[in-house]
Amino acid sequence: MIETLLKQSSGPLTRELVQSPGSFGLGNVPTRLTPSSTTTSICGYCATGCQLKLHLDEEGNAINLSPQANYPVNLGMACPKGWQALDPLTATDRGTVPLLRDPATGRRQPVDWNTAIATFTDRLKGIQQTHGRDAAAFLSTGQIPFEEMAFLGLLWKSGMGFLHGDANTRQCMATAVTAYKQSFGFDAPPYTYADFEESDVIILSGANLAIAHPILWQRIMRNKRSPEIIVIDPRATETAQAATVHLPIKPKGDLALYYALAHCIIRDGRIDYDAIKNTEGFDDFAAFVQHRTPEQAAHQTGLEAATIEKVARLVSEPGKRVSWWWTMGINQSYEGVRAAQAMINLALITGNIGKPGTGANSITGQCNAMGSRLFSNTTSLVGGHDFANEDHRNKVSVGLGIPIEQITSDPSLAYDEILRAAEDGKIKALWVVATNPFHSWINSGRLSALREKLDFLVVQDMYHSTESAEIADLYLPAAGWGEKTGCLINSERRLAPIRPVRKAPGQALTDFRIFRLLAQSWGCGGMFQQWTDPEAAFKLLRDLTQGRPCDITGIRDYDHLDESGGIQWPYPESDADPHPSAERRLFESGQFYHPDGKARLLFSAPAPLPEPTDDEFSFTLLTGRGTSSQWHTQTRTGKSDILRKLYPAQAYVEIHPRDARRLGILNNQVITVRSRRGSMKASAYLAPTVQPGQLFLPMHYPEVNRLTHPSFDKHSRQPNYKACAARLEV
Ligand SMILES: Nc1nc2c(c(=O)[nH]1)N[C@H]1C(S)=C(S)[C@@H](COP(=O)(O)OP(=O)(O)OC[C@H]3O[C@@H](n4cnc5c(=O)[nH]c(N)nc54)[C@H](O)[C@@H]3O)O[C@H]1N2
Ligand SMILES: Nc1nc2c(c(=O)[nH]1)N[C@H]1C(S)=C(S)[C@@H](COP(=O)(O)OP(=O)(O)OC[C@H]3O[C@@H](n4cnc5c(=O)[nH]c(N)nc54)[C@H](O)[C@@H]3O)O[C@H]1N2
Ligand code: SF4
Ligand SMILES: [Mo]
Repeated sequence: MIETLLKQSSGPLTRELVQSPGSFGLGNVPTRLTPSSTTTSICGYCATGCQLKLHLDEEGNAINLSPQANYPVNLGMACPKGWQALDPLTATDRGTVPLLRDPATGRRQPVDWNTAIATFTDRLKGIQQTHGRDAAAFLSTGQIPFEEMAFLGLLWKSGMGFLHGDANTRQCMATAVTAYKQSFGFDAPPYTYADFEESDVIILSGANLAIAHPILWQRIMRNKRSPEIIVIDPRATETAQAATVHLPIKPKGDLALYYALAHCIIRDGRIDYDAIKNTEGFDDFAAFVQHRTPEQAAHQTGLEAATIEKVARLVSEPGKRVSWWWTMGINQSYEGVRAAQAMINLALITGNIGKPGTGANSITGQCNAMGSRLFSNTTSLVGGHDFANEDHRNKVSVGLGIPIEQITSDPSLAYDEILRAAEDGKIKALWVVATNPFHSWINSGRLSALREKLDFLVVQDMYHSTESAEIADLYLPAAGWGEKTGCLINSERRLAPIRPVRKAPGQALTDFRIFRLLAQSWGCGGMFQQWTDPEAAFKLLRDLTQGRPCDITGIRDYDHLDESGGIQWPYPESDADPHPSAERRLFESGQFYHPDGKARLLFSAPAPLPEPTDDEFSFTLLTGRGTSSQWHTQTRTGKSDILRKLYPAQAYVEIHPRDARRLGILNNQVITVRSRRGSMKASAYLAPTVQPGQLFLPMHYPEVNRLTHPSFDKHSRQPNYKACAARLEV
């Protein structure tokens, strides 16, 4: 089909399509493979970053896979999603051809790539000319290689001259990013996974590892030091049930708890005086927590004062290695930044940072959220730089050959601000790449009105059937994991490549190739002349990191990464460790990234819940991951027969049996869950894993975000997905 298409068309676009170098995009038959061989690739789901070994047929197509035994991350293990990673590639709703909505019929019609690319360019140029550079935005992801992300961010801002773009990492990691930047002076999760095994006390807060990061949970199981495992979670999750201590905290009681812990630790002098010398603000922090006693915290946390005292002793035991870990129970909050920093403070004042088995450690969500954080050119200038810093802009200009006047110093709107501007009619077009906001964004019911306001919605996805793709004006079919190459960065800052092992279906192209076509059509192809393939882009971006905390100039190429079992940043050329595979943790010298080398102790008083329960909506609704076999909006995991068998097809809501009895609700009864914003049907799942007065809905069902409350952390603008008021209707 594509051959016919190419024969029919001519011109530079066709040449670009035909001449695609390397092993991606059109006709992307896997390369670098010998017949009946194997190759390796990092799993494309979560940020654990397991390496998979792919078994190939004579043509280089993957026929099967197994987890890599000698990879330092997963050590021969994989979770169900990893094992079934090939299944979603052959789904029948894969996009095989671009689709353009016909205004006359309102239906999407197949078009060739030339038409699709020309439509994109014409429509967006028109909007830019009439309404300016503020009138369109992209929304992207933490699930494509960072070469592609950097390409998108640079193409949009420097090539096409727009200003606004953000990624779904706002839904996920913005809080950790902001917390680290403010506290350490750079977005730098300090740990290495070996810390799970070398810790004496492991605190997991708002992190359900057994479900969301099963292989990291396995790493904890390998800890031979009989660690104390303290899980802080309102729910008795699988992780909490396996812990030595479960603190069933009231939703969003975290700040009060950590401040009370700091109170006890400082009161009892169980602090590390040498470590405190490397911090700024200790006296103010000590004064701030002086009256924040465990007794006071009891009400806000729902925990007894004696329990808080006991935990304070556990986490400040002299000579013990204590590590603090958190995920979405902390990040997705209206005061997540301060909650994350409250944990960072506890690690800092007890000297639990920069040593084996310690750290204030944010666990990342998506396979390349860490790459997005450094390279997507959204909140940070590409390569871990600052838009506001003139030296940084000059460096990027010289390094990438982009005229300095085409590197803006202006910040982009954040995700929620972009959507609000669209609702207000100020943003006329959205380009959605590898994310599904019409399912995953908070208070999603509001988005249908927003769709009406948009002049032009482009969705670039593997599937034409996602909630977002189905309502797009223009749909661009993308190749996915397994069909392309590029580099991912996992939670512990480890870079490693993915490899093409299948041919993308029909005319689907890699995101990299789509960006090349768009650059050419827009007229800024010259700016990306050197971006011939992902590995060439990798080298440009690598060189750009020189002198930054995330300096990776010592990495030669993808093969170097493969040979080394991945390499953690920093890995500067000037100081290249002769053992690239050595586990690297940050801050061993006690020096942080602020100009004075000191970490900041930051804090503020806990604020009330944005939407507390009341007589009308008397339940607190929590949302999150359901099972280890479901991924987000199910566009990929929902295509695997095996994975689908591992979870209920219909939405379910977890209810405490006592509440169910009170309301006369039976197990499996279909009921309505309602908030002030919307409602959904769900089958009742009676389980004492949620506390009385609380409900839990897995985020994987499209209706869930009709209920969530649009409140945001004021520092990070991350949505507060995890606590709003709801009620049940029978
Ligand atoms: N199987 C599977 N794995 C995944 C994903 C997936 O979709 N499916 N997604 C990946 C991504 S992108 C991410 S970001 C991670 C998320 O990984 P996690 O953050 O571990 O998962 P969640 O279930 O969203 O939230 C964790 C826990 O926070 C708790 N929580 C809610 N409110 C509070 C609170 O106020 N305080 C505290 N302390 N805890 C609270 C919830 O009860 C929940 O058990 O998972 C990654 N891994
Ligand atoms: N209520 C509630 N909502 C939540 C959360 C919660 O805990 N509770 N968690 C939030 C979090 S942490 C996250 S990370 C978000 C995730 O939210 P989304 O990013 O919206 O979820 P995904 O289903 O991962 O969407 C990724 C999309 O990219 C497509 N895709 C995959 N690979 C490629 C590729 O290589 N190229 C292209 N072009 N497309 C590709 C997939 O088909 C899919 O449609 O959800 C957030 N929403
Ligand atoms: S734990 Fe994460 S990276 Fe590992 S196999 Fe499962 S989804 Fe993939
Ligand atoms: Mo996430």
